[in-house]
Amino acid sequence: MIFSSPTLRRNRLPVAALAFSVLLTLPVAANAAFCANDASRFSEWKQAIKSEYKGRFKPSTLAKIDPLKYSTSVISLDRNQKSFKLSFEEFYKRRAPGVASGAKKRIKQYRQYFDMAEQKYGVQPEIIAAIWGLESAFGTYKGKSFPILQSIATLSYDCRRTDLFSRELEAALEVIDRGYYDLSRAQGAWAGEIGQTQFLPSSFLVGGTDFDGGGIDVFSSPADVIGSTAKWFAANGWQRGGDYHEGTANYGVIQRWNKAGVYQKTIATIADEIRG
Ligand SMILES: [Ca+2]
Repeated sequence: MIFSSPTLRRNRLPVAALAFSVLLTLPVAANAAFCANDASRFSEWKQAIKSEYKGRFKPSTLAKIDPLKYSTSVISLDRNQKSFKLSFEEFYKRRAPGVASGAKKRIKQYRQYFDMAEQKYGVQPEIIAAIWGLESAFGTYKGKSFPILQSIATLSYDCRRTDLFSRELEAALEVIDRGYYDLSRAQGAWAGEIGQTQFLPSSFLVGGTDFDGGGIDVFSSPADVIGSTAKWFAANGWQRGGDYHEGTANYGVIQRWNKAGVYQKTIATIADEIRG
């Protein structure tokens, strides 16, 4: 019976047919490794990833993959995302209290960096501050944290969102390779987000910028958090100082930042409250 397994039969295809099928499947997945819905093939998967990126990233970067473990807690959190299923009113009631007042305080406190961000990237302070407050209560939120690379590797191996997280895995390896952060040690929320405004690795590569010297530090420098978030918005088409309510081009940029409608509407609403 075992000889009728599709895997073994596929191995018997002539080389030309194999090449053709590889070409056909290339656009679907960001990398060639397989996915699975339990831990059973995770070691094998790690080896596949390492050979895929051999030569592309430094051996020291790829070595960070070896100790990674399949995270069952990340998987169960991914299967049970409840907050984005809430109505706008429920989401707002749960997440927005205190954000606008905290944001006003930060805008005063870090005026110089909000001004720099506005001049350089055209992004209004109330948008950056609303996101900063909603994502991490301005860096004060101390929830359960997870090693970033491990979360991303687990979600990339998992079949539910393989394509998205395979791209993020590649970006995470790039972040490590360029020497920004050792993401095998750095901690984030369960889906592998980086820093106080929760950049996915690919977004960090686009937005990361140094506003106060000493290198880019989106984990603990408010200046870099403000600058990098603004830079991401500018790079994604933010219209300098423009309207950001539903239906505008700038609202479209907020939609790219976070796919959840309740989140987008909450950002615009809090921004209005900040402006008063
Ligand atoms: Ca810095």
